[in-house]
Amino acid sequence: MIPERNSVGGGWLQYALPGMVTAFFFISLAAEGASARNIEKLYAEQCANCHGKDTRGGMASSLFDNVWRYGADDQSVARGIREGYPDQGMEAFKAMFSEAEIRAMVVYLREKSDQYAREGAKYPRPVDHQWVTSREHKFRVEQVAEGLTTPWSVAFLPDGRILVTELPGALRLISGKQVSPPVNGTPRVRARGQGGLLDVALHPHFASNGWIYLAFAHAATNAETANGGMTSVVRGRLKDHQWVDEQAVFRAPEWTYRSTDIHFGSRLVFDRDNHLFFSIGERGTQEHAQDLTRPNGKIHRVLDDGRIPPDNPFADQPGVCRSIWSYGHRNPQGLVWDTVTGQFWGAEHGPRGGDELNWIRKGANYGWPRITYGINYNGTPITERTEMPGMEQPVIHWTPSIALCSLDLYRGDKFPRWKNNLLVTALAQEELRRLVVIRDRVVDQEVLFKGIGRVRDVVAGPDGLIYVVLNKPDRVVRLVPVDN
Ligand code: HEC
Ligand SMILES: [Ca+2]
Repeated sequence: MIPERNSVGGGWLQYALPGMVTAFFFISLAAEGASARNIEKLYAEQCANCHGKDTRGGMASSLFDNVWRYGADDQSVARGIREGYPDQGMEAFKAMFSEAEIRAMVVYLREKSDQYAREGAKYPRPVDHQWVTSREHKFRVEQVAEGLTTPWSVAFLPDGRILVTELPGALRLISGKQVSPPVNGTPRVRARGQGGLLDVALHPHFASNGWIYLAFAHAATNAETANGGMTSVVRGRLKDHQWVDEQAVFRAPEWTYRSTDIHFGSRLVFDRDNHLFFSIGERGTQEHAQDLTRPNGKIHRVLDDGRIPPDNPFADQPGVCRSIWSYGHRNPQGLVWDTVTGQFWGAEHGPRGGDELNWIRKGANYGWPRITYGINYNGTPITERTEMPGMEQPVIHWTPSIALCSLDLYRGDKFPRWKNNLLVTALAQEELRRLVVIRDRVVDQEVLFKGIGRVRDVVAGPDGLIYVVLNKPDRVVRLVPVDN
């Protein structure tokens, strides 16, 4: 049950007085040149008779073999499609394809090339009693807990117990290999589709104040918006297996609630100064990511009790959601602060193609849906634009998608050669990846393991081991070093 809103930060206070529409309010136009033509079908009709259906090619070379005579980068491939190679017998396609369709074709060629490359590649698929020899460290994957239902995230209590959320709504404790019954009295969640109980995090001063934060999908209470839901944040304390002292930290006004069951975000992280950051996906309405009056498609920043920090980028804008820190996000589900370098990283689940790692900066626009490297799931284009002035570029994007989900930064001692690396998780590709980052460049990537379930969350534990939350099959495991 959700008690009466009892914190100063809850609800409407997070908005300035409504009224004026601000200059920041964009309504994004329908993607220019976009049409409903499916790119797979276009390839079959327009390209396959010369370039073939697979890596063998046809009278012209294969476009799925990762060999590019005329340049491997996106621009060169797009230019080839646009202008053709008339001397060699390929006509220009610019009259037949829109720019957005040319972009979609590039994504499609990348997907197919990647699919064929993966079929030939082998990745570590750890099973019990076997270890993985990765580039820098040998490790084995050890079971921590099973018998969970769609576990979503974990947090570590100072006494060694682990808090784990389950999407359908339960918060449980893992001690040793034992999984507790649900904690009583946690908020009722709107458990539908991608929504439910999401992230759990401890206050940086948990040892003295006991605050635990939960992000979850909240169901609308008003009759008009009764079907709606929006990501919400509360904090509370744990006492005798009971959730007590609950306070609302973020609750959006219900006119912003959406009836869809997708794109809720949400990750909770604190910076060095006890600001709480959390993410909300665009809830299935792409244009909302650019609309600063709405909380969806944003990364937010509040004080630990939910009040708005006066130095938030839009704190003074009338009508705007004042907790917004950055916008133009699709479905950001990974956030981490590098407290040493002061960098704030965000992982964003893209459409088909266009998964992004972003360096999140105050007030910045990350572009969705006006710019993206991806296309729609049905193979139709979203936009021809991958960049625009005033919009941030991802540090790196994965096209084709790996179905990026969460991320964490490794600072432990158990895997010394992984220190300062980012770890990212992938759902559809069932991967845990290690990224070596130098300031704003990903200089190396390694798939640490693959194929043991959808990798929902990764957390570097206080013991230096790496905890991984898996779905299908549902369990929590950890990476343990094997001495060489
Ligand atoms: C009438 C035959 C023909 C058709 C149809 C055709 N191409 Fe080509 N294409 C060629 C030839 C010939 C070349 C240059 C030599 C080669 O790559 O074999 C070429 C080259 C290319 C290249 C450069 C390849 C590289 O290695 O850099 C791209 C990209 C390309 N085509 C894309 C397409 C796409 C996309 C379509 C469909 C929309 C298409 N082509 C349709 C014949 C064709
Ligand atoms: Ca972006």
